[in-house]
Amino acid sequence: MIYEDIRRLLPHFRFDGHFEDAAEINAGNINTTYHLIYRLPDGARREYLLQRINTYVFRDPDGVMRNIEAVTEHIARAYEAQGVDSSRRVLRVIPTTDGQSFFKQNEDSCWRAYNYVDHATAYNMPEKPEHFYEAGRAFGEFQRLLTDFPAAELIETIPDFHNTLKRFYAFVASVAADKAGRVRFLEDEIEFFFERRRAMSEIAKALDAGRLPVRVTHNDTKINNVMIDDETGHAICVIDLDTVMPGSALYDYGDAIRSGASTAAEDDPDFSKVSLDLNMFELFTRGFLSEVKDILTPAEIELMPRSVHIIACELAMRFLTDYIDGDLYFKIRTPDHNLVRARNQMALAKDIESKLDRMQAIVRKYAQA
Ligand code: GN1
Ligand code: MG
Repeated sequence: MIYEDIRRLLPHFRFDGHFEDAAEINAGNINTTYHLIYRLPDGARREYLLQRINTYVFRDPDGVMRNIEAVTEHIARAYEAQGVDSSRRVLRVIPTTDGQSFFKQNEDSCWRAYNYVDHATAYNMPEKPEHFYEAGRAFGEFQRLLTDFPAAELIETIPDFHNTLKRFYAFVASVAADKAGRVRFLEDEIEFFFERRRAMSEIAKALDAGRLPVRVTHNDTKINNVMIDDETGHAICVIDLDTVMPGSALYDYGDAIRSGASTAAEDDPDFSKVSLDLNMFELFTRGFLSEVKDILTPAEIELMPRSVHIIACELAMRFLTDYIDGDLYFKIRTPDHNLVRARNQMALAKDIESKLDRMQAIVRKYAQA
């Protein structure tokens, strides 16, 4: 979207000061995000995020924004109750001039704005190992602060988001439909998921049977969804709240590790570089459990290592499904981007299979500590 189009949107939001500059932030595979700079009359800078909600992915933007407002208010109150200034610790929605949580430009273009967390960075890969410990602590804290939030008040912004059994059936349907004519080249990849069908559905089945508790979870815990303070190196704010909804603590844990403890980026085409770094695994686990070990049930703790495998398989399968469908869901930067991502995550899942015992030992160490 060009600069002038962005400028036309700005008068619809309650921003302070006058507009100076806008730049696109090239992160995220779903929404499109701009960083806005405003100037107050006294010369001070005010920064905001303006984001186009992807309504192909999020079909109910009203529901998404209601969830986000409720959850962010809850977190802000929790910090204030602890005497912590919440201004850089939680995203806050900037209302539109007519008091709505987002601006509907037309049927398929919805925009919302947030405060910008300044002097902090969302890393695509941890730059220092401590960042990953910090991410673990932050996502653990996020979950802990929401343990007393009434889950029934939240809508499912993407129904069955991490339900890997339903994801498998959707994958099978895509294979059968073969809309983009790509299936004949993908025999090995397709076989991979049939071979792992049972292992992959373990969390979904345990939730269904009531063996795992339903909690308010983030559901998209990539390392670039946590802001690290540039000065202190501490994680200060969890972002990207579109998928906050009832789920399992294991989704957050598994997704964070499969994305941040891999030795290669999620879309690195050199699959020989992909493996699970056990030191990084340990750092995140230590941070996460320092916040939630007294909250999690024994069944959740037991499944932690396997959740990493399950979510790696899930992502591999979602990327492959999208490739088979003709790239409708994830933004792609090369024609085979989704296939590369799928194969990359398959390589990661395979490596995890050989490390589950060592992962279990590490989890036990910090669950008891
Ligand atoms: C999407 O947009 P981003 O990068 O925060 C996706 C996640 C995937 C991730 C993979 C709503 O998140 O589930 O793990 O890409 N979000 C949605 O890179 O599908
Ligand atoms: Mg994101």
